[in-house]
Amino acid sequence: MSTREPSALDQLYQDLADADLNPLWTQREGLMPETPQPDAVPAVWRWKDVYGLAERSGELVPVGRGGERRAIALANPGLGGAPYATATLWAAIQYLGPREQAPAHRHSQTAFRFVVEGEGVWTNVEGDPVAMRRGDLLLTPGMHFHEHHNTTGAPMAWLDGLDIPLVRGLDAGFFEFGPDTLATTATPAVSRNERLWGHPGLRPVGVPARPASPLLAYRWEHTDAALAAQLELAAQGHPGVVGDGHAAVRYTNPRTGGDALSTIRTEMHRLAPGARTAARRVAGSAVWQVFDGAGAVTLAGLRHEVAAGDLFAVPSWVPWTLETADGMDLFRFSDDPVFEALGLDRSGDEREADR
Ligand code: GTQ
Ligand code: FE2
Repeated sequence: MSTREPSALDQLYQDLADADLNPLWTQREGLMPETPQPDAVPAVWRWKDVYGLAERSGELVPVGRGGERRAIALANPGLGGAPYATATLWAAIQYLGPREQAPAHRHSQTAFRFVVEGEGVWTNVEGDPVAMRRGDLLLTPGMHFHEHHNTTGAPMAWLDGLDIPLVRGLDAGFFEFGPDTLATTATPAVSRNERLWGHPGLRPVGVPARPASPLLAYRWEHTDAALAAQLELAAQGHPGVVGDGHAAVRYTNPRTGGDALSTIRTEMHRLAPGARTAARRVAGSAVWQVFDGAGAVTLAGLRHEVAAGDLFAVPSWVPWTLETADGMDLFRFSDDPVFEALGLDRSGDEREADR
């Protein structure tokens, strides 16, 4: 009886593995692809499905210390069940029932809230109560204490965006509980940060600010007016829109003019009736939520009808096109600031989109 002697090459691979070594030449294509090859796939979530499940969670699952938040994450079908919308972005629907409170904590992960419908929840950031209303963007920069409370008799749900997967990948996560009782249930008309930093083009002299944006609330009336002005002026022949019938604004840190958050770009886009964007793709990933109106998004050649509340994930280097018959507003968030800070940003236009 003879067993085959392992060849010298087989033996080499075995010895490499035993020595915790791994050669590049067997897996160069996977490690260093010609273009990004995300595990995440283009994916769409319907608001009515997500909201319905959030509502059921509200009936069955209490919110409190430990679990911290009744937040349900979009789990990209390409990511093996992980609660990540893309490789770097967390997107969740958070739901607070009548009079419910979510306790104080802080973490190194950066967060925002975007309100697609409803009102009545106050997010308290570092002791500053901030009202959340339809169309508003509310920031929770890293290591800022925050808690949420619903002051009304009606439930409220909103979109949370965080850089949880990025921070996990970098092993940069830090988390601390805050006090068990709410810092305040005060409900002032305007938050302190808005009173100091919310005046266009004016920054307070002598108010110390941390590196993160000192403005924590971006109100829909301003966003709406800015987008309307862009489209009106473009129609009169003035420059300034992203594309034909496509206006967009980026939320910025009023102290620096840069992105409102260090790791997440936040933008609102408006398509005029009949508009269609040119196919485009970027290195880096994004999540979009339709805020108002309806239309369609084409992701890597597949067209999906979308309407208010619906969400979709655009993984790195996936070409996307938006179109609408009657007009559509969309909120977008992405990891663009990370790519730009690291010199990894790249984009392709329509001609390249099919390559
Ligand atoms: O509201 O503090 O969706 O800490 C995930 C983690 C929300 C929050 C999420 C969080 C929060
Ligand atoms: Fe949090």
